Amino acid sequence: MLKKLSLTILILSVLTHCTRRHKADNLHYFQDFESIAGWFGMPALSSDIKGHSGNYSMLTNAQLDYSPGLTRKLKEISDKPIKKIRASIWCYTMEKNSNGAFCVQIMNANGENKLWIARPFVDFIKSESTWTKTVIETEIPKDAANPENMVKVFMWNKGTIPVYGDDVEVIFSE
Ligand SMILES: [Ca+2]
Repeated sequence: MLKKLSLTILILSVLTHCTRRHKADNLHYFQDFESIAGWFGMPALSSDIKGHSGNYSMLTNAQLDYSPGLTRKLKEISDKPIKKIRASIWCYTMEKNSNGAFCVQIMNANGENKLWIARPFVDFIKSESTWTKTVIETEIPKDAANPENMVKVFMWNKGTIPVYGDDVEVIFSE
């Protein structure tokens, strides 16, 4: 009897946990590039090297200077004010001296920057041909938190050395 009861409690708690996670989806974004490979408008995906996960990652180089990225209005993320962003990415390059950055940006409706954080590749990619993770974690200043403002998370390659990115995760906090 006790066994049956604990099993019921376990199943119930798993179900409750799943429901809660599902509800929080607008605050949590993850992209591993496996299921969007081959789709129209995604030319920057590559399987030249093994991804950090699976076969695909996004490629930036002299021609593909901006990677695919997350683009959302703050009001699409939550009805409540967004107070924090935590964005992480895994990057890979064959040559360490790559010129570019992992970027978090918030722009207003006039295209003016209200928040701009760029983490240079050279600051965190310390070894060649190894996947390396970096995290940008920041509070959103009040004057950047207008619900109509657009948040963007992407890679910007300003040089000629190819840099790959995979498993991008962005978590917003209210
Ligand atoms: Ca992948």
